[in-house]
Amino acid sequence: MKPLQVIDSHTEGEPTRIIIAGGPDLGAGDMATRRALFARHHDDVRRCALFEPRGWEALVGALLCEPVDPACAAGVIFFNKAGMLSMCGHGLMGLAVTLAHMGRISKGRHSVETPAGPVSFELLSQDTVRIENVAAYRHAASISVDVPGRGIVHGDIAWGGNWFFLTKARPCALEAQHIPQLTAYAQAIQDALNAAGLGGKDGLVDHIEVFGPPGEQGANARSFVLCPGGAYDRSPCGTGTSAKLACLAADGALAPGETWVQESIIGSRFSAHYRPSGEGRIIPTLTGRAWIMAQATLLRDENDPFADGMATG
Ligand code: PYC
Repeated sequence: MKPLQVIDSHTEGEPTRIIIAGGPDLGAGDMATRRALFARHHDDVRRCALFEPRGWEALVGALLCEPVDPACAAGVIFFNKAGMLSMCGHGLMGLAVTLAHMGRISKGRHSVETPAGPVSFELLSQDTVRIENVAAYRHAASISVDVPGRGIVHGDIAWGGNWFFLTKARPCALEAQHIPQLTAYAQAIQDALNAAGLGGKDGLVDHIEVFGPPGEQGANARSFVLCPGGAYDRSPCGTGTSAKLACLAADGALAPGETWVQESIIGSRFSAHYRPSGEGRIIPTLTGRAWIMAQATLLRDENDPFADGMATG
């Protein structure tokens, strides 16, 4: 493995580490094909970039790729501690400020290829990005899952670029001091969904989104999002906010163009709206802020027993 050149940013508190050079050559296929090759043959790169001791549990990674369509600003493959992600809303905002930091883009509208399909963003200022996500939709409304020790929990299953189970049931107030309880609760729901085979179309809901009232004026709701691998999203989660918009649209609870402000568990916000795209799907638009934190070269010593990172649960 070559030394990995990375740029770290955070989006409303959620970190993204983008490999800008030194990553594997995955050929010239589309991003879904390249993601499959990355997962099959280069998982050491994912572990090296994200696992301790170089990384930590909340870190989301991205591999910057040459796009198939030269009109696109980039191609990108997102991943986290547990494996590959199809899309990542906060990561796309991080990518936008990273490309600007590299001098590859300036303010304005740009397209990017992801394994979930093409997406676009508008760099509004140095730190503010508006993204247009892939089409989102509700797959199942008000399903019940029997969660051992917690009782029956009701919620929707929706696609927002990743699969989500969205519920208003909560064990406590959505406040940062309760993150350990919320993590355990969401993990119990995830385990029960997996055991019951109640997943998305591909058989696996891998994000749990718990809703409650907003903490501050001007927001519509606060959310706690558990990501695959057990870390919680410090941002309001771009694909999770998209899944929420799809459910609100399906319920007739939010009109096209109407603003929805979603808070994260730490109180950071995305402002969002949608337009219908046919067949019960919507195109979500989300605005948030991201900042560059570091630029580094990750070195890998052959004698280091933890060179490829260590699995810490
Ligand atoms: O913002 O879509 C998102 C996301 C997914 C996992 C972590 N963040």
